[in-house]
Amino acid sequence: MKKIIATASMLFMCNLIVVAQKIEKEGPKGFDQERTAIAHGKIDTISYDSKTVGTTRKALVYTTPGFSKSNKYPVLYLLHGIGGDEKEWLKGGSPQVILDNLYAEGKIKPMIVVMPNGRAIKDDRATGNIMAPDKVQGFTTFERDLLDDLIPFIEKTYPTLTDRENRAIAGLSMGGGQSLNFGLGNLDKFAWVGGFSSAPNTKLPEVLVPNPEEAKKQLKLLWISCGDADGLLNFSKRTHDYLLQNNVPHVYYLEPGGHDFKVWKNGLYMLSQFLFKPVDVSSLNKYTILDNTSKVE
Ligand code: FER
Repeated sequence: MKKIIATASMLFMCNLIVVAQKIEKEGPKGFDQERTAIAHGKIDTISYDSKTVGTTRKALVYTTPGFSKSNKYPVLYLLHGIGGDEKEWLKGGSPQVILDNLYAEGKIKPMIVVMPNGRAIKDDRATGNIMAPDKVQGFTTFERDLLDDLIPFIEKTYPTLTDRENRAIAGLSMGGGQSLNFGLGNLDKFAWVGGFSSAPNTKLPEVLVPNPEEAKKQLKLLWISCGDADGLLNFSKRTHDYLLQNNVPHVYYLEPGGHDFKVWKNGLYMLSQFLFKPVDVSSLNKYTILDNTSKVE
């Protein structure tokens, strides 16, 4: 009997090692190339009335292949950067290609991905001086537009699962800062939060996560990634340092690269595979490509 147990536990250990070795750390060649032989999801443009802004606003909505109104889906809100709008991900990141490919390989859960315009002002186009204070302010105001206008619209228009564990928020740069601010600031609404190359709009760590114990309890996954040559790296790093000091599990994923879509596409590739699945908290520090060991001061 002892022998059987010993053999069984050996096999189990070997299995663990094999599983550990199989962790995929970045998108493989072709992860963002369209494959014709697979099923493709669909992208809709939707318009919703925003009480916050007082206008009708647009967003893009991606649904995975096989989407059916008789199912209910979790939702990822995927946000753009300071120079973009609801089409930025589509133009620069081909998220529908990345997600179709992952879906065809059985690597992501079926989900709805909403790409809003995160500049919540009347003229929300990315024209003129995109750094103008009123335009930048729109990225803060978007919290109310998202929570009070867009999410209710999506949830009454699409077959969605509407509890916090089925709602994720992630974004790039300004949208990364928004995702961290809005996600961590509304843990009753979001259990999955991701910031790619988060911008200076990211709140100070103590403001972002004033109650680390609560965050630890509520979060399914907190993802922070950045290119190592990105001038904005410090906004991710200071957040990571604080989370580390306060024992809030998270992924701190550093990869070679700057402030661009190579990094953000890879971020979407990596993050989307975690979403809406059980998470092994103990393995979260194994995903980074580069050394990200921060010293706790
Ligand atoms: C800034 C530098 C960068 C800033 C915003 C950004 C509001 C955003 C960059 C992006 O979204 O790509 O000083 O201030």
